[in-house]
This record gives sequence, C-alpha cells and structure tokens, in this order.
Amino acid sequence: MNEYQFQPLTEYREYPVEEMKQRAEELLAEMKRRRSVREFSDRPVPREIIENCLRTAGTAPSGANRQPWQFVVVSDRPTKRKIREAAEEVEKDFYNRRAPEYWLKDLAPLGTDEHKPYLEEAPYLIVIFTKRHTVEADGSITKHYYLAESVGIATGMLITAVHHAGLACLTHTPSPMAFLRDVLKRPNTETPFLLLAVGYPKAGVTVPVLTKKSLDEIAAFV
Ligand code: IYR
Repeated sequence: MNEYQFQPLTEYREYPVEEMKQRAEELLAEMKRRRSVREFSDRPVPREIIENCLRTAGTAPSGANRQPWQFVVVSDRPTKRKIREAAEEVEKDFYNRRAPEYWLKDLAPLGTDEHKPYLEEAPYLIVIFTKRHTVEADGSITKHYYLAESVGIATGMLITAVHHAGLACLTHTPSPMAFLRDVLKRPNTETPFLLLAVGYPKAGVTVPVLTKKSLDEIAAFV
C-alpha cells in the first residue's frame, strides 16, 4: 500500500451538455470584456476581494504541487511611490536607449512610454515572485519545479479572478525587474515575475483598439 493518501474526487461537477456549452460561452463572453487599463481610479477596493483573488490564484496547478509563488500586495503610498520611481528609471533607459527600433514600433499602438503614474494611482500593486525553493524551519531545502510554468498559470488565474470580481488590472514587466526584490525586501530565493496593478479603471479611460487572433490562428485540431 502506498503511504500517501488518496480521497474520492467529490468536488468535480458534471453538467448536462447544453449547460456546459452555455457555461463555456458565458465565460468566453466575460473574458472578452477584459481589457488592460493603464489609468486607474484611486477609489478604494476592499482588501477582502484581493485576498479572494489571491486564494483563487493559489488554487493553480504547479510542479509537484510546490506552489512556487509569492504574492506581495502593496497598498501603502510610500512603497508604491518607490516602485514607481524605480520602474520609471529603468523604463526611461529602456525607451531611450535599450529598446531597439522594431520594439518601439511594436509598442506604439499601445501608447506606452516611461511614465508609470498608474503605479501610484492603482489602489493595489500585486508583485508576483517565483520562489526557487523553500527553506524549512529545520534548515532543509524543499525544491520547487517548473517555476515559470506554475507561476504563469497562477498569474493567469489571478487576472481572471480580478476581472471576474469586476476590477481592472495591468500586467507590467519593468525591465530589469530586480529592484522589486530590493524595494520589497524579499529574499534572494525569490525572483520578480510580474507586477499587476489592480483597481477600478479611471472614469473616461480609453484603451487601444486591438484584436485578438481567431481560433483558427491559435489552435489546431488534429
Ligand atoms: N516594460 C515596458 C515596455 C513594454 C513592453 C511590452 I512587450 C509591452 O507589452 C508593454 C510595455 C513598459 O511597461 O512600458
């Protein structure tokens, strides 16, 4: 007998096929309404909503179930300001020196530049880290696996949860991102993965006209 325990799958719910089709359609319709926004209202958002979105992210599958993610939620003004200042510094270098012409051209439709006021405006910045391993209380090391895959999945679920709750977010990847570890005083076993600004969109905000690829372009059935 295996020393590890298994239990019956009681959580799974099967729906009649018609209901399944409807559910899939409804989620598609809801997710098609998700847009990244770069201007946020400073209207407060109850912390409980963010907590539940993070709990949803925490249900993600991960390599050997090691859950190699760390979310750091920033809502205090001085820390948000520090992050904005450091991000604008690296972005200034990106837009003015490091980015090749073709990259700047590809970004033009998004209207981005080195100014990142949303890093102070949004009520929450969720900084997502990958965690290389866990150091246990006895000093032993628990290895983590498939960091980028696992944390990417959890981040996608977080974005979905935030949207489902009725909030907007922006995925931001200042480059290089190492300053986030310093500003947030995280251990060097953690590497910044992505920053998510979360809140209500600013009233009257506009978003770029973009299209998503069609099913034929993104999927092949064999
Ligand atoms: N990190 C920069 C540049 C940037 C890069 C990509 I690829 C984007 O999709 C958007 C922005 C910035 O945040 O402005």
